[in-house]
Parts: sequence; C-alpha cells; structure tokens
Amino acid sequence: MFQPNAITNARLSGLDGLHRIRIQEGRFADIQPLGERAPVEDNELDAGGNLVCPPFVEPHIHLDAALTAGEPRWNRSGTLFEGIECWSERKLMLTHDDVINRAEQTLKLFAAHGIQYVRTHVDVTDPTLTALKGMLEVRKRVRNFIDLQIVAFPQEGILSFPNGIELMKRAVALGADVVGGIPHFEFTRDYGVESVQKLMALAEATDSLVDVHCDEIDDPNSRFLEVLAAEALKRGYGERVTASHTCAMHSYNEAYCSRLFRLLQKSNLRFVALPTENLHLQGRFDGYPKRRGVTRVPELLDAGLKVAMGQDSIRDPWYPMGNGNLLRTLDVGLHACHMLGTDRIETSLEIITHNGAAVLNLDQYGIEKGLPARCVVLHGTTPYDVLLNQSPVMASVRDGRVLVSREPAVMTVEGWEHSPVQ
Ligand code: 17E
Ligand code: FE2
Repeated sequence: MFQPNAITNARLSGLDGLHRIRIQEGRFADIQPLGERAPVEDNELDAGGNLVCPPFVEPHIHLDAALTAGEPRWNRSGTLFEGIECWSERKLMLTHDDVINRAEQTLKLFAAHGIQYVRTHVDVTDPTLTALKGMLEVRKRVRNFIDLQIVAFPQEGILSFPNGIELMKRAVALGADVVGGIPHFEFTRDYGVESVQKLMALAEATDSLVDVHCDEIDDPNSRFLEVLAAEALKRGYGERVTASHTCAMHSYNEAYCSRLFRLLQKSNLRFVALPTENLHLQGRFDGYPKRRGVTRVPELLDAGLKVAMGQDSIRDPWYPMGNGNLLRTLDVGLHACHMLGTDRIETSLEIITHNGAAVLNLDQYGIEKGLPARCVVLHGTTPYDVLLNQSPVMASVRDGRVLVSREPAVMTVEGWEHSPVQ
C-alpha cells in the first residue's frame, strides 16, 4: 500500500494557493505553502491542485437493513410505516453472516467514496439481537478502513415493543456506543415522552452518546424534539445528543418554531438531515402541493447549530436507491433546502465533514499538524466545482496510507464541431 511522505499541490479550505502537507508516522506534520504548482517528488501523492479535505463522515445509515430491498416484498406505498412492516418480516430471516456480508459490502462502497467515519443504527427490537451481534463483529473487521459507531436503535419502540428497554440495556452492555429512540412511532404521545426520558437516563448512566430518530413524520403535532432538547439541557448533555430526521419541523408553524429554536440553541443539540430518504418517504399522505419533509437545514445552520447530512438507506425496505456517494446526498439536500446560493455551496462541504464529525463527537478530526493523516483528495478546485461535477474522490488517505485512488474519467465527444459565437 502506498504510504506517501507528503501530499503535494493540495488546495486547502481557507488558505490561498497550493500546499505540501507532510506526513510522518501516520500523522500530519507541517503544512508548507507552495504558491504555484510544484514538481512532485518520488514518494509524494500529487493532489494536482485539487481540494483536499478531511474524510467524509456518514452520520446516519441503517447497515443491518442495507441491500435487502424487495426481501421478502417491496414497499409499495413508499411510506415509513410499510417500510417498518417489510423490515419486521425480513428481520426474522437475519443470520450473523447475512448481516456481516451486507454491512461489509456497503461499507466498502462508502470507503470507495472517501467516507472513513460511519454511525450506523442497528435495530435492537429483536430478542436474539442478531443484527447487533453481527455489527459488533463488522466494527472490528473494518477498523483499518472505517471507524464505526453503533447505535442501539429500537425500530419498533422502547415502550411499544416487549422488553424494549431491557433490549436497549443489553445492546449497550454488549458494546453499542450510542443510545437511540423513535418516539414518534411509539403507540401514544405519553409513551413517546417516557421513551425519551428512559433513553436519556440510560445514556447518562452508561456514559453513551445519543441519537434519536425524532419526529420522522409529516404531523405538525409530533413534538418530541422539544422533549429531547429539554432533557439534554437539563442533563447538560446537548453536544452528545443528536436529533435525526426532525421532519415534522418542516410542518411546524412559525410561532412554535421561534420558541423551539430558543431551546435548541440553549441545549446545543446536533442535527442530521436525510434529504434523499425523506424526500422519498414524506409527503405520502399529501395531495398537491406535497411537502418535501426535510428539516429546516439553513435555519438551523444560521442559528449556529451543527447540521450534518446522511444517506440513511442503501437499497433497503425504505428506499430502493443509494450508492455510497455523500456528494449525491449533499447535492439533493442543497436542492431540497433552497441552499443553492453561492455562499451556501461554498461552505457546504462542512456539512459532510466537520458537522458530521461534531455529530459523532470525534476529537482527532481535521487537517492539522499532529492529527492522524486522514484526508480525501476531491476532484475540483472549489466546492462549487466538486458539487457541479459530482466527481467521486480521487484519493482517500488514512493514517498515511492511500486506501483509495482513482483516475479521472477520460471522455471524448467525436465529431462535435463548433466555432465560438462572434
Ligand atoms: N427506520 C426508520 O425508522 N426510518 C428510516 N428512515 C429508516 C429506517 C431508513
Ligand atoms: Fe434513519
């Protein structure tokens, strides 16, 4: 495996000109300005004037369900609820090897797209905990490529599924890193509130992070986000708590939102939007106009909160598409959220890098002297360029080793003759 001692001709966010980033013993050493394009020495990786940024972070994916679309049947309505029914049938067919094989196949796709950090939700509403045990094994197997965080996710509820809280506790004891929840799917509003209190207590007692599927529904009365934020504030836990989806916020009235945002800022929760997934799942009970169902990303960012974007699904009972490329998710997200102003585009890579790292509470992340030499070489000189062309990453470097390298595609259009317009 190629272990360069520098990445040369790298363009870095916030710095003018090109740079040579030296690497020593798997860590970034000094970063030298080059000005113009410099010749590339042996044992250096040539970034070719392209942007170099920290590895992409996938903050939200259901790896246990990945690559099961159509098994044992297709989700015909396209709703979250039919997806959960299909999955509960597929769940009965899970084996240890089945979970490991599909998760690894999916993670390889992620690695090929420059992702080196992944948080996966794993359904623990299963008395055998087959998916969780498989994922604990996957976490070990992929560690040279990807840091994997595992969420104990109660897909069918904490209070609405038999022994829900005991299963959550067992999952954390077995090694899950993060406590999950799904209050909008509990049988009653009261169950939903109680589930949030219980999961926060479990997280605090076990010193775990929290990531809740929160209000993934077009119902403006689904208001579990305020419960989660208030619990996080009370416990001083906000930066360790993530609210995923929060689709109902799309449908909240402005007066309520204005009150809610005050609490969100005080609690400093993290957010994950899943734009491809929720454009597909939400609005299903609407006539025209149909809601997009994606949370209020620009407003949350403008309020100073950390918002990341994730893929959620790769060909599973909820969503039949997905290819591991977070640039695609970001592109769709920017469209869905009215974020195609140039200022938004130029800062958008933060959403799939630093903001994802904030969600995962990573502390050794970024391109700085002394940090692990982990980064990706993009194909383009500006974020605009990268987004516009949707080119996959050219290289992915982890602890000084080049894990992924790619040549730009060569394309010729034969016989196209034109002269410039006078
Ligand atoms: N489970 C869920 O509750 N919501 C989703 N979007 C997926 C799984 C993919
Ligand atoms: Fe999800």
